[in-house]
Amino acid sequence: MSARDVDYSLYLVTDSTPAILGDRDIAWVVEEAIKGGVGCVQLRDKTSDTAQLVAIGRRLRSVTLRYGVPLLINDRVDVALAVGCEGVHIGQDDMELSTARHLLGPRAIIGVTVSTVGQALRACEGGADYLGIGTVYATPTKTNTKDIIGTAGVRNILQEVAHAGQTVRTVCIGGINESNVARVLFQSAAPSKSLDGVALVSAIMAAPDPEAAAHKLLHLVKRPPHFGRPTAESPPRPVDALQIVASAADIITAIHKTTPLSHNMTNLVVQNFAANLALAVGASPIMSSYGQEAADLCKLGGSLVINMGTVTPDGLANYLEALRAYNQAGRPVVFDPVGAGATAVRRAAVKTIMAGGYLDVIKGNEGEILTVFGDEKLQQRGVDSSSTLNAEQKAELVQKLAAREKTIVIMTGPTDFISDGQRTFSLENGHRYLGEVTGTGCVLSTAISAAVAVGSEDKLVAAIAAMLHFEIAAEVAASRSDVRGPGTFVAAFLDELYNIRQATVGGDLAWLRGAKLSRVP
Ligand code: 3NM
Repeated sequence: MSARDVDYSLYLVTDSTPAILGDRDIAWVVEEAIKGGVGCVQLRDKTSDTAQLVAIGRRLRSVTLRYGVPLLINDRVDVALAVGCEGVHIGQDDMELSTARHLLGPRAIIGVTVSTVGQALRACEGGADYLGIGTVYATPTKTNTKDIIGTAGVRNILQEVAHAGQTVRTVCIGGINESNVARVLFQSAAPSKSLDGVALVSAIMAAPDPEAAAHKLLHLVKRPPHFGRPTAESPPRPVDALQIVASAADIITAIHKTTPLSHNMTNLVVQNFAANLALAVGASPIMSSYGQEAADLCKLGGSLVINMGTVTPDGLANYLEALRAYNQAGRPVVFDPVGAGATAVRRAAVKTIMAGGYLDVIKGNEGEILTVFGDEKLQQRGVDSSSTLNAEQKAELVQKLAAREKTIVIMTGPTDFISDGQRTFSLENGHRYLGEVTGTGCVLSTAISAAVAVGSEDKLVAAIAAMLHFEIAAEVAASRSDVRGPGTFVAAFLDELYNIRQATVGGDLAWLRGAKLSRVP
């Protein structure tokens, strides 16, 4: 088999340790996995001696030959030669690529582990047939991994490899399983280069039914996830601020007509306010922080808000469970990383949540968005917002983060910035009273969740509709003669959210004339 013909979609790396293989026969597991769709097998065994390794390799070779699937040996060129298999996979600390090539010849398949752009380009220049890019996520299968690079790291490597004109095949490795494989492939794809597949150990080797596990995984690899489905059949996406403002009425009306569920896992401070806000915009609120309930709630056509304002270890586990359920059901998730930069615990929680699932919208103030972007130096004071960036820098940050995560990013402030990575807008509506009342940022996420639940074909437009509704209602409320300060403002704000909805549904769109939305070039 030529190196170019290998199907890397589902690449199995073996593990013979009792924790993963149990007391099963490795050759049986590998055969079942191939029946389920594995297209490439690597024998990785760090404990057996050479004679044992050659014996295991020969047994696996007799299986892989029958199915026309290549067998590679981890690290050991001598074992590959003794077994007579297709090639090797080498790490950065193993034998040099040039020496391995010299010993195995031009037709052998040689893959190289890389975790940086420099390593990837060197491996390409040295003639690697494929790159194993990782470690994507920390994994108990291999605890001595050096760099956890996430999907952003994989994407960066793919981008630079493509820029260098290299056509090397690529897989990623580390912590990939059924719950994240589709998202990892989607988020790590660079504009001109995507992964050819994923390499996995425990998701198949430790599965009770390796054939069924491989079959399911292959299906997930081949089928685009709900958030990445081609949009050929959808109408062209508006790029003009006026067009987007005009669509706001449709979103507000759709919320009114369908009363989507807004499932809030939110902090103790804003629960009541968020529930009232959901009602005012026409959604149906449920304030459930118990992750197991998400399995039922995600099937009701609504969306989820994860607001980590009062994060606890239990809370984090519950967010992750709910996030997985909503991702699996293909329903939107809005992430509000409240106080993300305030403590080490919150910075770690942001990373865990980002690695735990796909977030359709990430909304925060400047410090929170900087933390999500990965600004480790930032020390936020409490959950309040403070500003260090100018407008141009803010727009660039939201655009970059949205492009990196392939999602919608919103940075709130006196001027809000919102982007889907391609289209970036600024919004200058709102009123200073929104900053004088606790939880207004958090409840904006609730409003956005209702909008993306009904407007999932273009979540940028849906989110902007929610923001216009929210911020213009604040302006109208603040201008009322009965509003004398932040306290009376809250009640008037809920009234005006409700009134704007009723007016919109009745065809009165005069309020939208006050929209101050602009496209950022
Ligand atoms: N190599 P699992 S991570 C064998 O980063 C291996 O190079 C890695 O195991 C690397 O699929 C890894 O069970 C283990 O998470 C992957």
